[in-house]
Amino acid sequence: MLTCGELLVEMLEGFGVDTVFGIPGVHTVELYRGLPATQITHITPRHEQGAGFMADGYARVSGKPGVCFIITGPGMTNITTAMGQAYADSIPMLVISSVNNTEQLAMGGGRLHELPSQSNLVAGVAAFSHTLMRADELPAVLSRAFAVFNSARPRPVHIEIPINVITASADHVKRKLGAVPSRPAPCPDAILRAVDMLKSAKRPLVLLGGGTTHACAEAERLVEALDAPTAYTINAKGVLPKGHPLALGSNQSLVPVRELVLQADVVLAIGTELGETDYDAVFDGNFQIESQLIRVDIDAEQLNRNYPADIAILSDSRLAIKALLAGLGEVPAFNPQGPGSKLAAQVREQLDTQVPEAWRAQKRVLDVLQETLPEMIFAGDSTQIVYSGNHLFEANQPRTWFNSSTGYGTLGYGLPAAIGAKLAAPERPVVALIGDGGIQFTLSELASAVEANAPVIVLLWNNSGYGEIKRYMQNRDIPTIGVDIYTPDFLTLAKGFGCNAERAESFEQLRELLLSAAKADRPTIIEIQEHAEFLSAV
Ligand SMILES: Cc1ncc(C[n+]2csc(CCOP(=O)(O)OP(=O)(O)O)c2C)c(N)n1
Ligand SMILES: [Mg+2]
Repeated sequence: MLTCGELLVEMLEGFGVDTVFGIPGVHTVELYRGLPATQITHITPRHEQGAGFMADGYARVSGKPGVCFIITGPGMTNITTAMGQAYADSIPMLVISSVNNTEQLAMGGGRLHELPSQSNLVAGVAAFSHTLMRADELPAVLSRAFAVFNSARPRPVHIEIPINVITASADHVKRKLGAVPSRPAPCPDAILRAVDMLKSAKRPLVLLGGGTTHACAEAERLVEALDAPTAYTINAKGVLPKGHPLALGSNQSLVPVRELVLQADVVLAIGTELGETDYDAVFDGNFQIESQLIRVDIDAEQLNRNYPADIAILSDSRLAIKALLAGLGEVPAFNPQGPGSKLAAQVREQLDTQVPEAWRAQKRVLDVLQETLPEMIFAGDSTQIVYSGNHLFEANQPRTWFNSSTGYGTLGYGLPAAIGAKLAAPERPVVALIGDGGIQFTLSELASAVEANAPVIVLLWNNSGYGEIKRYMQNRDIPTIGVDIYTPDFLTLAKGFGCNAERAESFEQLRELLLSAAKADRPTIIEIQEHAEFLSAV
């Protein structure tokens, strides 16, 4: 007999799944029975939040959904934070869990791992949560899940399978899948109106979001055709080539970019939710768009959130950009010394004069990382060196700079996300940028990294506390309670986990440590102390 659990893993492999992240329990063991018959690698984290963050990092780098096997109840409550981060950042993730037997659902019998309604618990951080009542629902439900990942705004999907359904026979199930839906193409009339508006613009400006990472070449051609200064979100870093003359970086929360946006006569926002962590990280409500606004998004609801559009184009960003380019027709060749580039250069100069001293030293560290290992992928947590990098760092490629300071903004993401990223791209160096506070949320995942042969580099930014929150309290004259935390000896701990570990005391030493970390067969922790002497000399 083929069980539902066995059919599930067979079908997942058919959808191209090669890795699952999970911690088995008595309710999910039947998901494991079929695994040896597939090529799927199982990675075991040390906490379900780690599973979710690994799946997220894996998805961001591979472009495929990260898949998790999670137990009923505590496993699901543990992974909910990671689903929240993926939901906020539009990351595809498939969470498969067990749930109590069908005849026990919603009975409140106090069974092992029972929640009043697990599906309701996660519904708020998932595109949908489905309770699989029969094995023959599998083809349709998986088709729906992959339709979300491939053809709509990607977000986590949850499928829970009652224990008696996981073990039920699936011999009779027809493996007929739904076709992958085409991605939405723009309405020609909306494109015509947008092209008219853009053609008459004297001072256009473009905002690119994470929804454009699959449309880099097209986005570059479009901003050049428009000669438009272009700002991008943190998740869109690398969509334009590093050093592009029209680039404004990810500085929408800073005055010079905000002023340029106010002077624009048409703003074109593509694949961006225009959300707070990219446009108002200073929380003062002063990012304003007063010009005409054209928005392109794959999510119809998003087109009417935050800033109302004058023209709202529901479309895949790449298809819309191609249609806009076709509509614009022949345009003069891009002049890197033209008016758009001059405006962008002026803004970049103004931004440069405002860079705080501390950021310069942190930027220097990031530059050393990028120069030493140009193929590096940066998976960040919510820590000072990530915030400064969000403003100052320029990625060499898309999908190589991401962190949990955006959207949901949770701590503990950086290390497991880096492990997931490394598993998706084993040939590339991957660094976790993480603080001493954040790493203590998920430090145990060092063991998973050793076990999974994922030799990530961890750049541990140590200031013995919740540094950024302490600064925030000081600025508001609030007693700094709860932020000077006891920090363990991370180097000894890391060695105990089987990792290499060293403190960097100079840029030269950092460079050497990076080069050997990139060749190592195990994770390397490089600690940098915020107040190290070599940083104060920058
Ligand atoms: C789950 C969670 N709890 C609390 C916070 C609030 N928070 C944001 S940054 C931060 C400080 C983190 O400290 P650390 O990782 O050492 O970074 P640092 O600011 O010191 O560079 C805290 C507590 C959060 N973002 N997420
Ligand atoms: Mg800290």
